[in-house]
Amino acid sequence: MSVARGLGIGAAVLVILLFVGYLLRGGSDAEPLPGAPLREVAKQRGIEIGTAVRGDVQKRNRAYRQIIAAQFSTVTPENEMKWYAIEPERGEYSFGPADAIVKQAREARQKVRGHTLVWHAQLPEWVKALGPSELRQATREHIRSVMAEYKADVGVWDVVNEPISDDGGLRQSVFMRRLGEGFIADAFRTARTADPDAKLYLNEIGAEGINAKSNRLYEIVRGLKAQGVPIDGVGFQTHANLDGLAADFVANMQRFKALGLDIAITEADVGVPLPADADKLQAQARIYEQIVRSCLTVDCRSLTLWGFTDGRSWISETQAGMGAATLLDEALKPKPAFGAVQGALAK
Ligand code: 9MR
Repeated sequence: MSVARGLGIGAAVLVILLFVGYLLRGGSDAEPLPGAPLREVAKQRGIEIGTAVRGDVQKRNRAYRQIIAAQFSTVTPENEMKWYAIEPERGEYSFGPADAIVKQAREARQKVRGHTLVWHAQLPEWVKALGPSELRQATREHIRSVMAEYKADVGVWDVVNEPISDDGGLRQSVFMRRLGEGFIADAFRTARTADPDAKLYLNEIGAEGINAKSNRLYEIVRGLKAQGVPIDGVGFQTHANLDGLAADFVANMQRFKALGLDIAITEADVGVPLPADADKLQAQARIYEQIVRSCLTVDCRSLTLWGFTDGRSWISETQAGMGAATLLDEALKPKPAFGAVQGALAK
């Protein structure tokens, strides 16, 4: 073999090794975002700032991982702690994917919000097939096992998620149909026993303004408190769009707070009709700013964003014609909303 040919092969092997190394590390580093990290400015205001995290992306995408660690003080596994993911067969738990997120959080000194124990969606088929007494038993076991597993790492749980319909009735979930309204109190009581130190939340969607849904939620939560059911907080998901926030968002949260409950914003995003343009992104930034201000006004415990990049957002994936709902674009570059959230937290 000629020297030139040998050198050529050597160079090719080196390029391949470098490329494999790059892939194994999960791609390139994140470009630093401007200004103080969100977690620092939030800390100065006494609140936590969080994001939903996708474990599969976090595992393979270095820049995604770095931004989570640098910018946020809490994380919520977006799907990995849901029933279908964590107990796909009765009594057979699959903790691996959630464990991986928890481990990253520990390394980044972040708190973890557990999401979610009792919810009508993303349920395995076997749960839906159970009769009343078995369903009650399986739900209690599910709550106990999952909370026990994460006792050391998860300080806050969405114990019950989205129990109310938009019209203000109780959602006709499998839990409601088989067990009646008492499934809510039962879930909270079971959760308190499973981990007495965890903060227990009821998390609801579309209950930001004063409306039929939030009125019913208020009645339910007030009833739970009156009966001594251990509920600590209410989460307002806050999936918004360019129509803006309900004018009575703050007033609504205040009435729940007046019941002696903690308040958190748990899944904030602001969907934009596509194609997004500069005006729409400015309008979006103003709405994000209002979300932060509303949270601070009611002295919320934490503000969680439902993802931080438009490349990984349920809005783009599931709402036709909508997207661009988060603080960073698909290339992880800051949009006006990033500076708006940072600025509103810093003021
Ligand atoms: O963002 C989640 C998406 O990846 C899932 O496919 C979807 C399944 O229903 O759930 C999304 O998250 C939801 C959250 O768990 C509860 N509130 C509404 C969120 C958006 O649908």
